[in-house]
Amino acid sequence: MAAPKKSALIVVDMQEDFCEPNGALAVKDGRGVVNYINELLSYTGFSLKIATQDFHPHDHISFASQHPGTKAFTSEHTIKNPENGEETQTTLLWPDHCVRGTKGVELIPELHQDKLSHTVHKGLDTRVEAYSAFGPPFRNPKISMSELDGILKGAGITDVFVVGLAYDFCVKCTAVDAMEHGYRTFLIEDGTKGVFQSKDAVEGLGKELKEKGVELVGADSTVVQA
Ligand code: VGL
Ligand code: ZN
Repeated sequence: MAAPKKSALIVVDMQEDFCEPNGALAVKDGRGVVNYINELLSYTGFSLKIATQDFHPHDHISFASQHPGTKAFTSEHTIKNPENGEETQTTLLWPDHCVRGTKGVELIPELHQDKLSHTVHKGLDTRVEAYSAFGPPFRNPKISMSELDGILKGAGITDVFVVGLAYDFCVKCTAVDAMEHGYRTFLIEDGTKGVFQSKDAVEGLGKELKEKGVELVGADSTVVQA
């Protein structure tokens, strides 16, 4: 007999620095998705409700301030495994954000944190960019893999539902990584907003996610149930 289906909700990076009005890397209308996320947090159908927090040291490699002559949002750097120099993907540099001990790292107060079963931190290693809540794009347990997979596997989770900020970076990478870790993965579009919000950007993102096996659903989908 197949194992019973067990679902987890993953709320990615609903933090002050990703929200207007004061966030260092504010996603337009990002704060607004919290109302729908709170509705999801009230559902009893999720066995686990996990929030993630981007949690950087002050000199994190993803900050343009650490690379003289570069500019946040346009300059790029390459994500490298510091243990063996292996290069994975090229990605953007950012303004300083979600630095431990600052206001910007905090989960926004509107989020119903009393409903959460766990909070998972990521991006702790100065040397590596890690958008996915599971950890960096290479698999090296010695380098800042988060405890997320252990928490999900420990609870027998089969299906994950991903929402939060930002759609085109941490939400996308967490969803793709969840597939790769063997979970049936749903991304609820009503619960996310991207850094880049043009129609083309959003369509391209949807296509890429579907090709990778992530199921995009809306708030009205019957798979999202109380
Ligand atoms: C994120 C850029 C840099 C995210 C985190 O949470 O999507 N984006 N760090
Ligand atoms: Zn970050």
